[in-house]
Amino acid sequence: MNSRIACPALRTKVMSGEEAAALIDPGSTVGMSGFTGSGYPKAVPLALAARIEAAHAAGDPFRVRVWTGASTGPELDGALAKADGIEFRLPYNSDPVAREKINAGQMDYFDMHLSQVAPMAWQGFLGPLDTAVVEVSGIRPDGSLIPSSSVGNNKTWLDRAQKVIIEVNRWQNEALEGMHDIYYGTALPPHRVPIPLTQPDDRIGEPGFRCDPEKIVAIVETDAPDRNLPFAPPDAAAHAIAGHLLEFLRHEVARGRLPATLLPIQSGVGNIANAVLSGLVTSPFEQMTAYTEVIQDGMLDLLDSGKLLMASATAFSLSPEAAARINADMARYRDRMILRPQEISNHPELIRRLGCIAMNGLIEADIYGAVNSTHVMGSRIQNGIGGSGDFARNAYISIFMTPSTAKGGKISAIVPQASHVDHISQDVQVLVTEQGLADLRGLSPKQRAELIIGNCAHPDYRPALADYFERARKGAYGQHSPSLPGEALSWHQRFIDTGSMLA
Ligand code: 0RQ
Repeated sequence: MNSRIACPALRTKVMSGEEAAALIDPGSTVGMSGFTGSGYPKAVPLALAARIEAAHAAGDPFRVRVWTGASTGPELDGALAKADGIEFRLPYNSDPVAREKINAGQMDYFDMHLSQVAPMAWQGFLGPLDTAVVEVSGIRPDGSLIPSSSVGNNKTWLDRAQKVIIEVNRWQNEALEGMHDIYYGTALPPHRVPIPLTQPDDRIGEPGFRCDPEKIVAIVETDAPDRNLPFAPPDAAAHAIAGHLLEFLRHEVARGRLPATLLPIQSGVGNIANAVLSGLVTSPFEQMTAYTEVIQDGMLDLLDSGKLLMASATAFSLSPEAAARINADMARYRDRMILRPQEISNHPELIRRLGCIAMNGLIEADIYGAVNSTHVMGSRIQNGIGGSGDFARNAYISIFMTPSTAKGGKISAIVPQASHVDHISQDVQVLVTEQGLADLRGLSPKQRAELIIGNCAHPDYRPALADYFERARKGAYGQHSPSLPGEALSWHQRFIDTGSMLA
């Protein structure tokens, strides 16, 4: 029963999820583990949600402030949001219940760059952290903690929290031990020094977390799987996008602007990203590496094909089938994967040094190439900026990809003006839809607009975009980035009014 807790002194702290949740105070700030549905605590948040529901039924207010690595699972964000238990949340959410609460104005949400969470916590900008609730896969005899399927901000939560609750999850593979690289060399200005990582496979830290045993107030044993959502197979649009992108990469190699091994790839999550990774399996590129945020199914295929030498990330984001595959062969995969704190996996210094090829999804892009990754119709949050900003600004080539329409063609992903901007046009170098690819590097705004309208927009929307651009070229206040402010967001208003952007 206690085999995963090898430190005798800590075994005395084992208790139930309910007992541990009783140690979390109303109004407190809780730093939870969890990143893209992996490595999040599975018992304490559920017990906390039940406690909150009971308090609300008795007429007592009870909410907490929740910090995580990124998205978690239904047992954490879903349960706490359903219980109306989250007052404030950072830094990334994809849970549908939490999304509804945020968009209904019932939950405050600070959507931030994932690389900046740990430094901001250390800088004190986010306020004190009362309790850390962190899932691990085991505890060593010396009390150090073996991380589980995500690292995220756990090091920072364990260091900063007043008290610590640990969940030891037996479902997590024991052979995860040795895969992680926890860097303890970060400091605040003016004491910062260069991070000594020059290759994606460099190990610069320790295999586990340090944690002051005095701070550990509870240990809960669990045996529950990560969220592990199935991937829908890539559709025709995803295949077309992957095809355009691979052609572009081949072209860049042929022109001598990329090595034949490419440069470390970063791939966002979702079906299109997965289709691109699958496309790389049959590509001519060999001996590739990945310096990315999450390891998803397509990355495993690429590793198995022998074309990808190794992948560095902060978490897994796998389908149930891929999780079973990796669990059955963890010892072999472990030598070719490194999980790091998200402040290192997404560090601008390292992304710039390594020259990552960043590939991320988007909600909409405008004709000048400004990208909205987060907001629907300018006001409803979808997920959050995640790591896309960390990578886009600092990448060797920053690529964004999307189907050219959404919601069955009622929404154009290419619009006259983005209704919200996460990535300014300077951070968007290549735009790809199933219609085609626009290489925007070195182009003026007007040159960009012609290419984006011509290559990326859907034919149903292309004439209206061309018409808008032509009229803006005649009547705009300025002719650097010609726009018609009174009309620029009219497509969004039309969708809100009629359910379609089509006139
Ligand atoms: O909605 O689920 O209700 O059908 O957005 O869209 O097409 O399935 O694409 O899964 O790649 O997500 C930008 C959200 C794209 C994602 C975004 C609706 C669409 C659907 C999902 P439904 P798709 P994807 C590293 C990088 C920010 C974080 C990031 C994202 C849903 O890529 O969150 O990049 N990015 N991190 O219908 C209205 C539009 C829409 C739209 C799409 N124009 N208008 N709805 N949708 N476009 C990873 C991490 O940081 C963790």
